[in-house]
Amino acid sequence: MEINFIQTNDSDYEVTKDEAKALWRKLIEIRSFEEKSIEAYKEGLLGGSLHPYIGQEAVATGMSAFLNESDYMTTTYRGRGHALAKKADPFKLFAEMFGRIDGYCKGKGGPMHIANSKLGMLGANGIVAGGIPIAVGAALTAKTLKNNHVAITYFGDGSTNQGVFHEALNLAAVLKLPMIFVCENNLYSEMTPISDSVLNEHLAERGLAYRILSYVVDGNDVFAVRKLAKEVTAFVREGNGPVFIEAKTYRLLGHMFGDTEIYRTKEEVASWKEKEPLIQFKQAVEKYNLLTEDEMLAIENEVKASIDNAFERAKLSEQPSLEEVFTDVY
Ligand SMILES: Cc1ncc(C[n+]2csc(CCOP(=O)(O)OP(=O)(O)O)c2C)c(N)n1
Repeated sequence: MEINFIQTNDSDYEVTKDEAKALWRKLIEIRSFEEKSIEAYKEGLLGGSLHPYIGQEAVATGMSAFLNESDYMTTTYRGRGHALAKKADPFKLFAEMFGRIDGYCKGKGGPMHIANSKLGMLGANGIVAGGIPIAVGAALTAKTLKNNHVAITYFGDGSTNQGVFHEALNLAAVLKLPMIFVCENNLYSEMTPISDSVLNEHLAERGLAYRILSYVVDGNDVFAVRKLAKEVTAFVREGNGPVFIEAKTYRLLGHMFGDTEIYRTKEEVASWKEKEPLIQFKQAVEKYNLLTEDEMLAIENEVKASIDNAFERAKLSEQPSLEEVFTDVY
């Protein structure tokens, strides 16, 4: 078994106008939501920490393109992007982050622990690698009930050093579960470069170690991720067992809001800014003549207005009552 390096060719970029619009809409939605979240943090509206997803939007957008609402998903403290890509409502997400009653968990989850079973969101997780075994459990449920759902889990490069990651991969492989493991390799585990803690050049080798079909993809190229997602979602849904994806990407901001970023150089950040997801998308759209500048701008303005509206409405949402603390808690 060898790693499959995803190579794109011209035809992978030739999507329909509607498909291109949908991708752009989602990329912009996630970016705007995260920018607004930073504003909320500065305004003191959030309890706890904020770990921005800015720079990694193409992974969630591309991977979700062929998921159904009923498919299961777990994610990390960077999970608002994954939730939005799975059609979460920005108003309910903001309200949750602000600890309000209209939030997905009536304010009990906060920025790091958003869940909603109707959307298959089995939880964002503040514990590094915490979501991985939960998704494997969901995949086991899908296989047992034969309900045709797949489970996807998103995690960072640092998570692949946790013991539970290895147990989860092994179990999913042995039981041939409908699992999509997505490692967003943004090169750092908090402030530690991944090269200081892992000797493998490609983390996809860790999937191979458990005899799982494993891929490396440019996680900043939404067209490449989408092409891979189409292939693996069908493969997993057909009962062929799990897949492992290493999406190479970069977080453009610090690990969390307030990070002084002394562990990386300005030059490094600048070089990744040149190939960030929105820039790559614009370049592809221009090269393949997919959308006009006006069409893109119209979508951008519309999405930003709706995010602003969700944000303002969430601010007006009430605080939960004291009794609420004891409901829906297990
Ligand atoms: C079990 C556990 N250990 C340590 C931490 C502290 N911590 C929070 S984020 C983080 C880094 C995780 O890095 P990675 O998995 O690469 O995800 P990224 O933040 O890069 O998306 C650490 C060590 C934690 N939350 N949970």
